[in-house]
Amino acid sequence: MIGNIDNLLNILTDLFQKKEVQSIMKEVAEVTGYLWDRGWAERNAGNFSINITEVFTNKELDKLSSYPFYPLKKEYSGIARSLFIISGAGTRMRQVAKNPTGNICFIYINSAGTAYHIIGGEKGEPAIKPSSELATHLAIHQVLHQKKATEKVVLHAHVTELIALTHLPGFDNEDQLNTILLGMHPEALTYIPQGVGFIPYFLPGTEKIAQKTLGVLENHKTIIWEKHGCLAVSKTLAEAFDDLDLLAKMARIYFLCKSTGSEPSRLTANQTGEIRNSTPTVPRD
Ligand code: 2HA
Ligand code: ZN
Repeated sequence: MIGNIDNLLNILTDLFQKKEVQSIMKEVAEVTGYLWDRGWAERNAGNFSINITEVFTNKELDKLSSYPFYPLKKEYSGIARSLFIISGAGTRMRQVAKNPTGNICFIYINSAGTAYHIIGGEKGEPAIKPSSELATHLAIHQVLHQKKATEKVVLHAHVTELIALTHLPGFDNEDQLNTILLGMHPEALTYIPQGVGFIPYFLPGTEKIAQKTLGVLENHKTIIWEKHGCLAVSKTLAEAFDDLDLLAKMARIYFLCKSTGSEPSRLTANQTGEIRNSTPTVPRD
């Protein structure tokens, strides 16, 4: 049975009335504004998704189960009956910042994990469709859910400084990237102790890059996609941004040193060892 359209409109109103959703939408506006201001989201670059299932009761989720669904190419049974906020296909981060509710969509995965429903405010075809990277986002959320991870957010952005780094000779591997990025400032190792993951170039939006990303996320929370951009998983969108911001700062320090014609001296092995053995002042998992 397909639910009636008036109920559907009520559900959208209900979603926006949740204080948790309102606070997430404020964060969406703030962080997408930063992404645009940093120049990390030219044109329609970048996308994000947030698993908001835990904000809802089973009864509330039940209301969503009888609406029209779009089939998924793969089955995501691990995130069946989950609800996500995801950036809209083709939307600009600068538009999301000004009008978050008009540039994101809520999607609900059916109980078999085989299709999704777009919870829209209009009758007929929803104006905003999920990001073209939906499959990558769902695959990552499924792994996070299966691991009972506290991370609920996936953020992809074109972080200029980190993309530039991957164009330099010798920077096509994880070891060299981490030697440089974690060697520029003590905070990098403090907040990103596992270092950044690296994925060599693949055509954007393909299954190959999604599969590689899942593998690298086993041991990392931030990943650099060679000559393309970055991906971060975190508890909140603000924290995902913080991690990319921190890495970008490290790259800027490196480029600034290099622009003088000298090699940066980098933190010594003793200094990095000391950081690894110290108790962080700010708890970080
Ligand atoms: O969302 O950045 O890689 C547009 C992209 C795809
Ligand atoms: Zn991209």
